[in-house]
Amino acid sequence: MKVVTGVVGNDIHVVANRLIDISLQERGFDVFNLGVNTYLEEFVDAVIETDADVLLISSLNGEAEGWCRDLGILKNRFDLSKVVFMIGGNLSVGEVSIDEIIPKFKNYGFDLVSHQSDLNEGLDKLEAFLKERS
Ligand code: B12
Repeated sequence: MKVVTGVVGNDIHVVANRLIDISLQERGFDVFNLGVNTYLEEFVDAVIETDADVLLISSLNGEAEGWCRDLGILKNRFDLSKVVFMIGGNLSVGEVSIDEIIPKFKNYGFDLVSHQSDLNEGLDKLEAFLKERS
């Protein structure tokens, strides 16, 4: 399975991105890592070009909301119905309840939302979701 990943917007936190790349490869995914400072449109272009099964976005600096709220518009513009959309990291500035964050990002069009949680736990959830879908 192919996964496009990277860090959204003007976010330069690179460490998690490297760990995500390695962890995905270890789980058998083909990884297309766009790295830090990647705009939503660039992610979608890469998903289309690579015919990816999953778009896994990381955000650490708390600005994901501003960079990701147009996902629904892009999903409507292109046929991305078979793609699984996941986001994780630090999805807010400061302490915001997870009960507020998860529905917000699901409304933007993400299937899986992982806020301040363990990477492997998140990737287990992704694999379970893909298995259920197939
Ligand atoms: C190192 C660091 C920096 C370095 C980054 C160097 C680099 N090139 O990577 C520098 C000093 C440059 C930096 C800059 C800034 N930083 Co900084 N930084 C950190 C710090 C100390 C560690 C981040 C890190 O590498 N952790 C190690 C990795 C492995 O852990 P992680 O990032 O948490 O990722 C894990 C999980 O989140 C998860 N995960 C991540 N993504 C995803 C995605 C999915 C799908 C899943 C399932 C899981 C997942 O998996 C990872 C492994 O377990 C954190 C504080 C902290 N202790 O976490 C602040 C922190 C992330 N930074 C912060 C901020 C605000 C900034 C700045 C905006 C500060 C400023 N005013 O300039 C700038 C950002 C500028 C920008 N354009 O992005 C805040 C973010 C606040 C928020 N979200 O509420 C933090 C939390 C500090 C704080 N407590 O305020 N930073």
